[in-house]
Amino acid sequence: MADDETRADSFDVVIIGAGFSGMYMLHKTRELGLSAVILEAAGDVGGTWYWNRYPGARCDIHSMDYSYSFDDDLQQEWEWSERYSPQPEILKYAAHVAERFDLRCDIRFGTRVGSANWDDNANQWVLETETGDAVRGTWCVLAVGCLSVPQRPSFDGLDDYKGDWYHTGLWPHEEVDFTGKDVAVIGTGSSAIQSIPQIAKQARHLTVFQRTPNFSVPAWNRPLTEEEVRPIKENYAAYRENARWSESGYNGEDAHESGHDVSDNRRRSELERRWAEGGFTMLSTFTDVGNDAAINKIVADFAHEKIREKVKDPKVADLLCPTSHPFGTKRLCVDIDYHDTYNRPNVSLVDINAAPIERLTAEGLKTTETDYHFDAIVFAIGFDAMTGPILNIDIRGVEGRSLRKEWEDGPHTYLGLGMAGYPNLFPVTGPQSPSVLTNMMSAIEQHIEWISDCLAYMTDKGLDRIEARTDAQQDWVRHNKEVGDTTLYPLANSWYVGTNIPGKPRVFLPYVGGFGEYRKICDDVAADDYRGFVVASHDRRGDDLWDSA
Ligand code: FAD
Ligand code: N01
Repeated sequence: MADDETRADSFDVVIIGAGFSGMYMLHKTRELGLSAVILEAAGDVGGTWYWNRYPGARCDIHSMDYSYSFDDDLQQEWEWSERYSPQPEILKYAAHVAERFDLRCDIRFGTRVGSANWDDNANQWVLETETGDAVRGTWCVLAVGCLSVPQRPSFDGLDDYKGDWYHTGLWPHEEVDFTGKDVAVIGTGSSAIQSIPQIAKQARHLTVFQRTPNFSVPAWNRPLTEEEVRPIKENYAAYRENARWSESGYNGEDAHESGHDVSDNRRRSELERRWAEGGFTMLSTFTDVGNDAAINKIVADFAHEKIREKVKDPKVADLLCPTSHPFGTKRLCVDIDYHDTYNRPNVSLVDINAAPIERLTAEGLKTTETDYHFDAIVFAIGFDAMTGPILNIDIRGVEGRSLRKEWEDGPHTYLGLGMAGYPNLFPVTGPQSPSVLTNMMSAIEQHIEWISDCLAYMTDKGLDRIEARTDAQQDWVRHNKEVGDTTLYPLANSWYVGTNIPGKPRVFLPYVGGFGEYRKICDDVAADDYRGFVVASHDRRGDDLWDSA
């Protein structure tokens, strides 16, 4: 019999992370009548939107789509102010949800989980926090996020640098004022592309250090009007249902035709029309942008043209044109005034392929050509994405097997929702699920609802152990690779394939078979008594194993 202290720290469900995934999971556990706790490293809810407070941070999915759909009162009462929501507003929304559903009382903030060990006899996960506390749960939900482990700058001389430095993904809570300062931004991914125009407005001089230029499409952000919002709210159920079964989890305009089947004039007008709409719609200008190199090049050339139209100095424009990867195969950026910013007299662009950064110095940084002095350096160098947040925890499954070791050559999951040898452990929007290729709010809701339906099923049947089968897992890993290889994505070096992190295996991480299609696969698996999983009761294990395969 457990003592009082152990009992107090034992739950049906332990959830790691209090971003949108963890918050919804906690809400669902209450509906199921299960006891649950969230362990969260941050000081409050919000996840991504708690940590990424850099100037210009905002959503690249329309506000009316980037929100929970599970509660109609919630979606009716909340009012988004802009087409693409800024970070403070999304964080406010997260806080509103936490209050509305009284979530904070079951969240332990400032609590980072360092390890998770499967206790086979107790049929529980034992989570240890970095302060040495242990929490037990029959079920463990890894709501740890995909982009929650910032890449630490590893430049020589970082400790010598006397100025201020920041990582976009770990931005301070107090206001950072760059007024009158010489500032460097290293990186030109989405975080940089959002922050550069804002920093440029304050800084005395801003120098951007670029390794790979990125494709970026204007957001054409603006305030949302009552005329736009009303029809959506009046039909929100249908609007959400459309997103649920769509390719990418939001209400966007699908591709209508192959780029091969249209005249030059029609092609041009479609490109212009999509550009004028802005954002991700450029990815579906034609049905074959993502898998036909010739059609992709047409879109890429068009984007180059737009850069050259915008940027006055032709040498700078050339440097800003991405040529090393097909359009959209690194995460497409959605910007506000990014390319215009290079016309400002206080902004310069340094190509660090031509002159690599050698080291940081006391005053700034040194490339192979020049010694720069900066008051502040902003590292916009990204994240150890998708696998990083999971492997940051030392996860030990049945008989002590180590997930870190088993994923040395890349992730192995079944549906991205379970791993053979790791019972009752559910990743959320992790590798081999559609995740970052979708509107993440849709992907989160789909995963959390699948997991909570699974817990309801198990409870109803008096079962308490579910584990992916090895053969189902192998098939899913193979299927992921096959689908990925039909696209142009694997051609780019990016965090989608792990090449941004030294030593990380090159594996295309998200599932690219389409969100609606994936939902159907997951639903079918559940309807077929969790085909591909072994479901059992741990009391009866060995003599009365109930195997759904
Ligand atoms: P997160 O929000 O990442 O939350 C995970 C939480 O888990 C964090 O609070 C973290 O502190 C905690 N955690 C992790 N590991 C541990 C541990 N070991 N112990 C304790 N706590 C832990 N997606 C879109 O669809 N559209 C967008 O426009 C968009 N914009 C983005 C902008 C930025 C700057 C970034 C970084 C990501 C963006 N994303 C976007 C992706 C975004 O991560 C998701 O939309 C969503 O917020 C993820 O929610 P989550 O709860 O799954 O994960
Ligand atoms: O990170 P990134 P991010 N020396 O990895 C460069 C989401 N998000 O934080 O391309 C010099 O994309 C690196 O160069 P290269 C979104 O999903 C969304 O910007 O590897 N440079 C690259 O330019 C996004 O994709 C929004 O050659 C180095 C940059 O740093 C994801 O989060 C906003 C370097 C990193 O780009 C990650 O975005 C923000 C080095 N050592 C984030 N290491 C929205 O718009 C890396 N770089 C909603």
